[in-house]
Amino acid sequence: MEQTFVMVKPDGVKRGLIGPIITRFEQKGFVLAAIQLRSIDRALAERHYGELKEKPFFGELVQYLTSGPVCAMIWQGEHAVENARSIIGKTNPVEAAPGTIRGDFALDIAGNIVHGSDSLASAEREIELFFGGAVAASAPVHLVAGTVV
Ligand code: DAT
Ligand code: MG
Repeated sequence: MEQTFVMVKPDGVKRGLIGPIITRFEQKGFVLAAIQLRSIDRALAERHYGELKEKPFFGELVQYLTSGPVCAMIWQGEHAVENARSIIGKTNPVEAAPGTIRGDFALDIAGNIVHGSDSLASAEREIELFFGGAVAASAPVHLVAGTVV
């Protein structure tokens, strides 16, 4: 069964949107295969978004991704990559349709609260990056009443 990588970005975690986002995926019919609440260091953020490193917003993007814990997940189901992108919505929340996650929960492209792999190859690469071993030794992050401890 196809799997895709989804991540609630730091502002999504801070705003208490892990639950609503998980609910959307469950309601769609996906099965949760793995989940971790963790922080991302600069090296991992730069690898994850490696193909965007020449973009003018790359520095800001890495800063944003390392600004707090994220919730990294593997979701499984038919056409997982395309179905996940479809319920996440367009990259820019201004263009994301109401009913999509970004359409309903985000205002700005620089804070679009959730990531989803854009192809099967990206999904395999990102699953390896986050769940594969090379970076799995990162310390877990614990939240108590919304504060990182
Ligand atoms: P997506 O997250 O929909 O796959 P992407 O891979 O093109 O979009 O870009 C990755 C992230 O980078 C995106 O979720 C938000 C940020 N980003 C993209 N374009 C941007 C822009 N023009 N200004 C600021 N941030 C941008
Ligand atoms: Mg992308």
